[in-house]
Amino acid sequence: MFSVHKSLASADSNTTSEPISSGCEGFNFRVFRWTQTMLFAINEINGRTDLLPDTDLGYVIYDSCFTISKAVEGTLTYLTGQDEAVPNYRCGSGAPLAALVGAGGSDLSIATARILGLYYFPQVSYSSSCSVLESQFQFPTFLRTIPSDAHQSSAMARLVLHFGWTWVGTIASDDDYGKNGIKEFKEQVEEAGVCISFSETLPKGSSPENIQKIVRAVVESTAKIIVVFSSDVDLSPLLDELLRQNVTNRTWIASEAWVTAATVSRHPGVQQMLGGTLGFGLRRADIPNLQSHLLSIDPYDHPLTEEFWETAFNCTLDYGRALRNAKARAGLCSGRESLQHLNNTYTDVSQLRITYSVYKAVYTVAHALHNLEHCELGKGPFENGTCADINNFEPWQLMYYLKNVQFLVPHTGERFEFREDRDVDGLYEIINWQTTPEGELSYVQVGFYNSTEPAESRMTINNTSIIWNSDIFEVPRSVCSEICQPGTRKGIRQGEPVCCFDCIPCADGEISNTSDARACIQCSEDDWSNANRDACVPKTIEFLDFGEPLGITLIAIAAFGALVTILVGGVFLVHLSTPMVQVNDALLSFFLLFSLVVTFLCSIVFLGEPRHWSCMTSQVALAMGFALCLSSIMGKSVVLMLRARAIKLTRNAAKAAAKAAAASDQSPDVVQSAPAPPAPKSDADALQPAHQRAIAVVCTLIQAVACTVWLCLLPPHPTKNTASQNIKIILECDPGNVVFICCIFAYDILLALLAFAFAFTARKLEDHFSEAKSITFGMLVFFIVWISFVPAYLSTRGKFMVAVQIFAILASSFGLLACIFLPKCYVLLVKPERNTQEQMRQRALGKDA
Ligand code: TCR
Repeated sequence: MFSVHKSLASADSNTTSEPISSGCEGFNFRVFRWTQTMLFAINEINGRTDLLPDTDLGYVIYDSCFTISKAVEGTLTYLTGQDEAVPNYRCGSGAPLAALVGAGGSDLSIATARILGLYYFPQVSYSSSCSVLESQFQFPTFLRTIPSDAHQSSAMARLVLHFGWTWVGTIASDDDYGKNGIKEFKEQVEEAGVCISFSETLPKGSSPENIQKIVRAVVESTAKIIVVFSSDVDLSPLLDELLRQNVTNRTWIASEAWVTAATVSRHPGVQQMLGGTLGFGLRRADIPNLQSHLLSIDPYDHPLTEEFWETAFNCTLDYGRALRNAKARAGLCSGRESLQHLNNTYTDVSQLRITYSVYKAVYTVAHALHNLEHCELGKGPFENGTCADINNFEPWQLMYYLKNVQFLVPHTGERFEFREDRDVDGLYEIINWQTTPEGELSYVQVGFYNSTEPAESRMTINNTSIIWNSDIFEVPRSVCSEICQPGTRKGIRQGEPVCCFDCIPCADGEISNTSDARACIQCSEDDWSNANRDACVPKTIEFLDFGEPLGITLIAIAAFGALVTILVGGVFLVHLSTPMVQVNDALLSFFLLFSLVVTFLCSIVFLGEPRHWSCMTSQVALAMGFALCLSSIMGKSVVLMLRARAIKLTRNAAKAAAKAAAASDQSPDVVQSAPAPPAPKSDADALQPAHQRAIAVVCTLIQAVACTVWLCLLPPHPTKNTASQNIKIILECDPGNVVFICCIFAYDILLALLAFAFAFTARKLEDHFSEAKSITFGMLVFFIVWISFVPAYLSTRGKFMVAVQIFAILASSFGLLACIFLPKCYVLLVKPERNTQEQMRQRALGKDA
C-alpha cells in the first residue's frame, strides 16, 4: 500500500446520488519510486535461487492517496479478496495473501493495523514511524523497517540543546506523525529548560487562513529556530506562503519525512529561506540495479505507470482518450520518450532512504516466507512440531516467522532483524542543506545519531562543517532573552514563558556573581556591593586619623591652645604677687588654666582609631576637664555675685539713711561723708578663698565620682557602626549607656548655667578689673559654641561628627581662655601701671561714686 497520490479528488458531499469512492489526484513521484522499488525487489527475489527458489512472489498495489479512508478501504479489499473495489492491479490472483507492505503515513498504518490486527494479518511498514505503533497490545501484527520517532524526537531535542537554543517554534502536521513527534520533542526540551515560542499545526487539505495564521506566528516570533515535524506534502502550502512573504533568517529543523524531499529543497526560490536547514535522515543506501529498473519502466504496464508517464512528460499516451478527456494535456506522447533525461525525483537514486526501507520490508516478508517454506517437518515451531504449508498458511503462522526473521540485506550487507519490541534501532544521519555553487541546495551529512550508543556519545556532530542560514558558519542564536550578566537577576515577565525575562540590576548591598542568577545575594554586614554589583567588597573603614589634613589641623590648633594656656599660666606665675593675679584667688585661676590645658589636650584623644582606652579617656577627660573648668569659674563668680549683692545692699542702706537724714533736717554733706556701710565687706569676706576652692574641688569631685561609676558599670567602648552609612563602617565610641553620658554632661551644663547666672548678676560690678563681665562674656561664648554644636553635630556623618565635636571643644576652650584671661594678660604685660591695689580701689570707688 502506497500513497501514490497526494490527496483525494474533492468528493461531492451531497447525498442526491449514490456515493462512490472518489478518485485521487496529485501524483507523487517519490512514492511511485517506492512502488517500483517493491517491484524491483520482488523481481530480484523471484530471480534468486537461494531465496524462495520454488515459490514466486506476487503483489497487489493499492493507492491509499494519503487518506485514511482509502487505506481502510484497501485493507478491507485485501482481507475480503473482493476485486470490486480494487482500483489498481493485481498479479498472481488466487495465491494466499502473505503480508501487507506499507500504508505510508502513520495515521494510515494505525487505521490498517487495527483492522489487520483483528485477523492477525501481518503488516510490515516502511515509513510509518509514529511511536504509538510501538504498542504490541494495540497493534499485534505490526512490524516496521523504519525506526520509531521516539528516537528522532530525542535526537532533535539533543540537537537543540547542543546548540544552546532555548527559544524555538514548532510546526506539526495534523496527523499522528507530526503531533506525536512534536509532543515527544517538546516534552524532552521543556524538561531541559527550553521554551516553546509558538506551536502550530499544519492543516490537511487547503486552508489558506490557517496557513496565514502559521506564517504570522513565524514572522512575529523572535524564535530563530523552527522545528517542523511533517511530511513534504503537508509542508508545501506553508512553504509557498512563506516564500510569498519572503520570510528568511530562520533556521529550520527538519524531520525525516522532508529532510531529503526534493519537492521542498528543489522548490524554486527556497535557497534563501531554507539554506542551513538541519535534519535527520534515515541511513542512505545504494541499490545498484535499481536505477536501470526505474528507467526501464513500461508506460503501458498498468494504469499507474500510464499516469506516471503522462504526468512526467506532461502529455497524453492514448490518442482516443486524449480526445475524450476534457483536461487533455498539451500533446500526445509515444511511450518511447527517454526517462534518462527526465530530471525528476523518480529517477533520482542518490537519496535512497525510505526506498531502502521499502526494499528491506519486501525482503523481510520474503525471508519469512522462505523460512516458512523450508520448515523441517517435526521440528516446526507450531503445535507438535508441525510446519505451515506455503500454499495454504494462516496469517499468524507467517507472523511467527516475520518476528524472528534474520538476514543480510543484499547490496548493502546490513544485518537485519527486529528487536524484542519489533522495532529497529534509531540510526540517523544529520543532514545540512548547503547551497552549492550552482545555487541549488545539497544535502550534506554533518553528523550521526545512534540510539544504541550510551547517552553521551549518541550524537556526533561536526559543528564546523555546518553552513547555516544566509551562508554563515556561526551558530545562530535563538533565545527569548539574552542571559543576565552578573550584577543582575532574572525578573519574570508576567504571563510569558520562563525563558523570557528582564534582567533587573541588583539593589545596593546585593550582588549576583553568576550569570542568569535567579536572585541577588545580600552582602554580609561588613561588606557592600561594588559598582558592578557582582562582588561584595569590604566597606571602607572610616575614622578621623591623625595623619590626614583635618586631623593634623585639629592637633595643631589643640596644641596651640594648650601652649597659649601654659604661657598665660607662666605670665601669671611671673606676676604672682601682683594684685591682678591675687585678686579673687590665684589658685582658682591656675585650676582654670590647668583644666583648659586638659580640655585642649583631650580633644587630641578623640582622633585616631577608637580603642578602649581612648574612648574612656577622651570622654572622661572632657567631662572632668569641663567640670573643673566650670566649677572654678563658678567659684570665682560666686564671690563676685556676693560682692555685687553687698554693694547693692549698701547702696540701699545709704539711700534709706539719706532719707532719714533729710527728714531730720540734716545737710546733704553729711550724707556724702558718711562712712561706707560695713555690710558688703563683711559679707564678701565671709567667703574665704578656701571656701571658693572647696566649691571648685567638691563640684569636680562629684563629677569624678559619677565618671568612676560610669567607667566601672558601663564604660564607653569602640564600636563598628554599619547602619548609619551603607558603604562605610564608621569606627566610633559607643558611650556604653546613654543615661550616664547624658547625666555627666548635664552636670557640666548645670555648672555652666550656675557660673553664668552668678557672673551675670555681678556683671555691673567694676571691681576686680571687670572680672564678672569677662566671665559673663566667656560663658556666653561657651553657650553659643555648644548650642550651635548641636545642629552641626546632628547633620554630619561619620568622621566629621568627631571633627565637629573637637571643634566645639576647642572653640569653647578658646572662648573661655580669650574672654577671661586675655584682658588680664593685657594689663599684666602692656599696662602694668594699672596693676596696683590703688588703681583697683580707685576704679571700684570711682564707679561706685
Ligand atoms: N514517517 C511518516 C511518513 C513519512 C514520509 C516520509 C512520507 C516518513 N518519511 C518520507 C513521505 C516521505 C516517516 C509517518 O507518517 O509516520
